[in-house]
Amino acid sequence: MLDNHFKKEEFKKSVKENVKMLYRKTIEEATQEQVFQAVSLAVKDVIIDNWLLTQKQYEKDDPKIVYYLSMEFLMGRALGNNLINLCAYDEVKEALDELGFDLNVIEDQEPDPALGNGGLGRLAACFLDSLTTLGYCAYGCGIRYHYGLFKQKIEDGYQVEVPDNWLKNGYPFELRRPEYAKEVKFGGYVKVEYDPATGRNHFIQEGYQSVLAVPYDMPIVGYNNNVVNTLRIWDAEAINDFRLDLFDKGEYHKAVEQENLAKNIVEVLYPNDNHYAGKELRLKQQYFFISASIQEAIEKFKKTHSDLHDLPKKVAFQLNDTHPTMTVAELMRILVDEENLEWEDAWNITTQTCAYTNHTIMSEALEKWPIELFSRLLPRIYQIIEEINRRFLLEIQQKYPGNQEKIRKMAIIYDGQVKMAHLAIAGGHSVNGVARLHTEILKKQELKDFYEMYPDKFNNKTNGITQRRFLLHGNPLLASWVTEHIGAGWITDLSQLSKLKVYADDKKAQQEFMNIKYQNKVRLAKYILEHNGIEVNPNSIFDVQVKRLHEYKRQLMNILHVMYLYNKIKEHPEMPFYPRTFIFGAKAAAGYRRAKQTIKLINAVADVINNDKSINGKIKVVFIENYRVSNAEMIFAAADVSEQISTASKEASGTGNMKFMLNGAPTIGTMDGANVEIVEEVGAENAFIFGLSSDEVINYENNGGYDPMQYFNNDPDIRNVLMQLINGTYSNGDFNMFREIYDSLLNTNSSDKADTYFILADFKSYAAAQEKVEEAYRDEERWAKMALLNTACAGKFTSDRTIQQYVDEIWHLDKVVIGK
Ligand code: HBZ
Repeated sequence: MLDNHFKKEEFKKSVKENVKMLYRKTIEEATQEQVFQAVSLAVKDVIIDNWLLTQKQYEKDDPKIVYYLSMEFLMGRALGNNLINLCAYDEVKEALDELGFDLNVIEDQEPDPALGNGGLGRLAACFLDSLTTLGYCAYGCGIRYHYGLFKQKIEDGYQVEVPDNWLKNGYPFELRRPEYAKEVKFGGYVKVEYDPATGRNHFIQEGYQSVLAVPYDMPIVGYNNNVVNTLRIWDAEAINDFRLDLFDKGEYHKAVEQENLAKNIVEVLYPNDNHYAGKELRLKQQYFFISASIQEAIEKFKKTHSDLHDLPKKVAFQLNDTHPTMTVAELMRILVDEENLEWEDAWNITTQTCAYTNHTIMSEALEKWPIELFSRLLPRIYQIIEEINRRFLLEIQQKYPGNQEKIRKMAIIYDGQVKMAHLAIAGGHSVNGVARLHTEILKKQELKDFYEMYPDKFNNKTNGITQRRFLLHGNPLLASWVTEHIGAGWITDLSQLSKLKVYADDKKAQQEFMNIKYQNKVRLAKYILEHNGIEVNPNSIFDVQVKRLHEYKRQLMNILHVMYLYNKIKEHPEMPFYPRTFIFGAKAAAGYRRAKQTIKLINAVADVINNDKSINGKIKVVFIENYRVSNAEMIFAAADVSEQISTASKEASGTGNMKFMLNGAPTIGTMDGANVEIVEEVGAENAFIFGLSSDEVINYENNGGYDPMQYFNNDPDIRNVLMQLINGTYSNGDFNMFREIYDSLLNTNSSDKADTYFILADFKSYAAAQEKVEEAYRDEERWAKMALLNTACAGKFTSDRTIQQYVDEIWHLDKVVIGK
């Protein structure tokens, strides 16, 4: 199949032809961006053949479909990944060489489709890759934001957000599908009409505004199996540009409003990670893409099936966090109002079809919508949720007669709010956490009452990542080395990496492994020099923390520790110290003050330390601007040390931790999220674990007794570092620049809790763990063995394993083979 399509000469011809058709240019005259477009079209052409074949096979086999519903898909660039999964990367590289172009440079022309914030969005992207590679019929359903996550610029050390106009030059891998457009209705009121023939009430929404949801499809290419699934993202258009009927009635305003609603709804991704903001537009976005997706799913089902009672046999809806929870009510609306099913039947179908994934225990992330806003925007959906709630409360009362406390804690509508997590749990058959520890905390703490009532719904699905992007594409040198030693089976069966364990003590293998790491560090050093103007030493330890900026992730603890090390070096210049490069990459939500101040602090510390000649470059601090999927691939490949230092219990899973491990970087971290399982796989001797346990943290939170001031009073090193936040050391004498950060840790002048994330409690054990890192790194053989074993033990953390568990335990999909 592939051989036919990627005959080199044919491919070159098609690229030249595309340049001509698109730009009226010869290939010699084309810009790199134009060549990117032309190459992408040539690749898309091949993909579309497989896309059609896959469609045919699905029509023939009629497999069960999973719809992965998510407000976010953080896809990253498609060109390189598609070539990898088509097994055509090397051929195309060669073809382009011959045309005088460098595939890496061409890949760099592609904007990163950044339709997501962080872990949750990237997980959705990894899942689509795995679903397709494993041969399951799946649709990703989301929103075609016109602006993805902002681009980050650093100016004077501060983050500045720049709009991400990713569609500016047209995106070659998408396909507009107007024939599948759906109408989505907002506002108005519900008219009830009694139908004497059926004896039922009919609920009719009137006086509403509506938008047209128009899908754009992006192909998801499976690895070497000819399967192509679809990411379907919905754009909004006005129903018909200016509604003439409304003009005629003199309702000019209404017509313009409808136009504006469409424009606004898909304009931009909300840049919050683990934080709920409660904006009306966000609620509109949620209903918009859910209504369109569920309508489409039902329409598709009805094309080949006559009985909606069979829906759970053929369809699964997976809710990626509570953002798509509207699914429960929208499905009920369609089944009851449009398909005339009885409530009980509709409810059985709905609960057997929906399943919910929880990604956080942070209370500020819980979605609770004011009923005023909700019922005004979605009057019929709100009525349905009221009825769901009424029945749910009866169920609670039956189980716990007279227990008002249970109702207060579990109701779906309470205190004037609609609680989306409660709706998601009641409306589905499965609730899963994303790492073992996280699921246990859900069961014992956050969702305890629900677990007690529905123990069978709860299950764990430890996250995973795709090795196709994060090793095969991101780290070609290591990928080839692995293949030379154990064959290529790992690409679709990552557990095979364990065969590398026999090389852990092999000197030659160790040297080769570390030499690859060195070359990747040189590649990253070059990027840093080009982008930051900072020269870093590839022989230093590359100590890396890349992830969203959030207080619970404790980038602040990392930079405070850097300040502490710098003080030590200044005090004892003779002290042995292995050179280290501390690398940070993080975007802060645009409205998150404390997070933005932390970015400024990191850059301020970098400025002072990097320019202090007296320490002979022993420490360098680099803040990589605009951390995103494309530079992430390069960063993981080059890391020596993986910083996973969240306050225990707060990081649901983490997935960056797995990407570092796969690329041979040992973890320094707390016993949080999936770190627990990483340590279990690689052995405690091959990681650097420190800090309070999740039980200790939760105990402090529930019972009090934590006093950060004690650490300040009793530990001169800690006191010194904290004083440097307010004595101008890193702020050119400005005492106020970092005052808020200082106050947040000690809170000398407010009644708020201090050091909510236990930085001072963990500081010294973190510093001790960092000393162990240095000691281990000095011993070249020991380090090489550790690094190699991290790669060798990473097999569990493939998203292929995660997806297979979702399939076996929640979705029960059928495998499809193309051309069978
Ligand atoms: O989901 C992350 C978790 O913090 C991380 O531990 C986990 O590995 C990952 C995948 O399961 N959560 C997020 O990334 N959450 C969000 O980005 C988010 C975005 C918008 C919200 C709430 C959360 O309204």
